[in-house]
Amino acid sequence: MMEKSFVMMKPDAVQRRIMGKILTRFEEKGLQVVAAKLLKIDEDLAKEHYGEHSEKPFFNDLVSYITSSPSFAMVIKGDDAISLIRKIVGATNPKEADLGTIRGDFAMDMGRNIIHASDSPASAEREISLFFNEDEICEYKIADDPWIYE
Ligand code: RTP
Ligand code: MG
Repeated sequence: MMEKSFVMMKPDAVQRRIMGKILTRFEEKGLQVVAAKLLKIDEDLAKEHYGEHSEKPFFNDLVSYITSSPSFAMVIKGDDAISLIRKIVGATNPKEADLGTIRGDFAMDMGRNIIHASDSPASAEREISLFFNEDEICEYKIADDPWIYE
């Protein structure tokens, strides 16, 4: 099923200038970027985005990290995109993330794990509408490609 996921390169990915390498992984897989913007997340937006973790001991550190410098927010579309992108991203703790995943290859620390991706269709819908207006999502047809989809 065609799905849209909210994916965001966190401040460490932007600062480390590895955005292009990360984006390439999604594009080479055959996924389609349908929205993108660089933004400095403010405290209110960070707290709303990570609301499910508000009672966790790491919440304040997480909010500081996410608001510390700009992030690159995207909507990425494709067949089963939500679970597929979570696989491409890898486990939350980069030390446990498999090599070959983004976190496994580029990160070392749970609090510097360089990328966020929606974990379910409900989260994707919520997060996309939190970060993007309808008119910022640019759906466009890629010519039918029998070399990617059967
Ligand atoms: P994300 O939401 O950022 O895509 O990450 P995730 O789904 O893989 O992990 P989640 O459980 O939603 O945690 C959100 C972010 O909080 C930080 N974290 N720190 N110290 C800790 O035990 C801990 N647990 C989570 C991570 O930066 C994680 O990405
Ligand atoms: Mg999460």
